[in-house]
Amino acid sequence: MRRLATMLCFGMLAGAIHAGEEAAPAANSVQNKPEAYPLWDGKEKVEDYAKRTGLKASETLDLGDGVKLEMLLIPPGAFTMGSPAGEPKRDGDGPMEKPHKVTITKPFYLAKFELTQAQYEKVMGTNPSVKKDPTFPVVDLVWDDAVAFCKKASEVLKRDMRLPTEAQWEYACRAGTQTTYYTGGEEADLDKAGWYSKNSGGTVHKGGEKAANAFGLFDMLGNVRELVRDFYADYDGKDETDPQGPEQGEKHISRGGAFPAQTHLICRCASRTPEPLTRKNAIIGLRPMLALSEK
Ligand SMILES: [Ca+2]
Repeated sequence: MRRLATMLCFGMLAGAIHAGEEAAPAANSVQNKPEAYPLWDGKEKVEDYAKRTGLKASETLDLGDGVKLEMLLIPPGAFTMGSPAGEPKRDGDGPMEKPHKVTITKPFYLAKFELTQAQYEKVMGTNPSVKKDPTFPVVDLVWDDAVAFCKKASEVLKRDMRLPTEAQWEYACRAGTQTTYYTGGEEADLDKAGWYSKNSGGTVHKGGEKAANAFGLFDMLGNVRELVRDFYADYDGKDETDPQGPEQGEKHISRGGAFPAQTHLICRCASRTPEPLTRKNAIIGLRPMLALSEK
């Protein structure tokens, strides 16, 4: 089941974005635009990048019956993935977060908020969350459920929805910053950005109550952990282009930490939480991404 889900999730991606293929002239066009997009310089407003590349800066998807899903454009670019030596973390300066240059070559859209129970239920017909509230993030699901949501939403929307890769997630979370949190380097900066152990009151919160990052994304740090597409592996420190993670693994990964996280160490831009394939609980959810349509 997991393998099938992985294949389904990766199927449309295969061969499309591997390093070395990007220099080739575009055989296809994306809505009559060139396939090679300029990299974001870290400063330009996304609206301006969208204008000059002919892309929409945001999209509001209709899941039916008035249930909407807001997606924001994430322009492609390069960043340092991982954390620098000395950043307070759980594994010291080991390979788990070894810094390395990553280039994301294609724009994509990422959900503005963590996926809600209402959005999940509209597509899947069920709500796995033990504590029910349609306006709150969906939780209590395993990685296969998250992938199944993306697959079914793709069918409903006739679009290409997936979980973000781990690299896409961190790139989108950082939004041009290289600090511990996208709001700065101190724990007080995390308080501005997300719900964690010291400010959450021990409970999950509705999305959008803390500061968004420069891309307009809310709750990337804290509240509920967000499953990404990759299997877990240590970083080897080499530069990468559109990394996909290993083909097989014993664990997936969630990102961003959650409301009960032990202070600031987990709710960092670079922090990675290996997740056993069958783990589900009240602090693991997802944030779907939308790939550009290939025409
Ligand atoms: Ca989160």
